[in-house]
Amino acid sequence: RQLETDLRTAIAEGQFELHYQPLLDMKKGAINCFEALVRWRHPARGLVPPADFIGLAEENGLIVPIGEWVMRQACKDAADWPDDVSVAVNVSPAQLKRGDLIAMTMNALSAAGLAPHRLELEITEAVLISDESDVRSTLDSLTTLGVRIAMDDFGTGYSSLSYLRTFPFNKIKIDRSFIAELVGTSDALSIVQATIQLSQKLGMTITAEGVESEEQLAILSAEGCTTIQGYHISRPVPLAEVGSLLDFYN
Ligand code: G
Ligand code: G
Ligand code: MN
Ligand code: NA
Repeated sequence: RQLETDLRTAIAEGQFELHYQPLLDMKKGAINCFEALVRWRHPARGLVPPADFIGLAEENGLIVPIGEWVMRQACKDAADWPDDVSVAVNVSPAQLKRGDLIAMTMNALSAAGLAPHRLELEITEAVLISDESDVRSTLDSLTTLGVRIAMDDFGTGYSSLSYLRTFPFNKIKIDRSFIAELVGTSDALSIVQATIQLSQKLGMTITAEGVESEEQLAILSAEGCTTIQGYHISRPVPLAEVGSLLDFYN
């Protein structure tokens, strides 16, 4: 209860901030995207991670105003970055099921002056199960706008390969649990290899999440994974540190 009250105050008083984690293009050795990850600057508790409030916000619907703030802020921030650097925003099921995601996205893009192809929306598989046709037409409209769509946390939840055919994904993000087991376990390697090949055959790009070591990076590179994300490159950083990451890599 208290948390919910605090969350309402946080929305009214603008207590959220975005941190950004880079995605590295392995061929170019350059950052091609930053994923926006929300944090709550709570007056008493300090910086609260999303795991502690996104679930509640999804249940009580507050994810809608929070998600709108995230989208607007992420587009505004990205408009100051080089043209070949995109921004990725996580979209929760509750947002996707509302009719106004398209209008909200268009407003955020135009308010920021950001080209649609520089925005990528990350969708988890769980949302695809229900309301299939509504979700599909929303994603189709966003694709028509030029916005890019990524399947987040691929391989967890209720993976169905048919989703890759039914929905207009531009990218697959392999869940970090597979990357964590990559060194030394042949099963995880087989799944990663198959997912990379699948993405190539379907004409989608691929990102490996949760890359934490040089060893994992070497395997992914050898298997033809094009983009990596994880602590080995950088943890999520405040906006003020995006510039120095770009100076270093790009
Ligand atoms: O940043 P961190 O690693 O703690 O993120 C934990 C989880 O919170 C991840 O699953 C991430 O997708 C989710 N998350 C972070 N920011 C947002 C956001 O702006 N919107 C939604 N819906 N989820 C987010
Ligand atoms: O569900 P999603 O992929 O959006 O989650 C992003 C979350 O993953 C963020 O909370 C981020 O902090 C976390 N994360 C990013 N890179 C790594 C990593 O290399 N290792 C681990 N353990 N977590 C990571
Ligand atoms: Mn994500
Ligand atoms: Na993910």
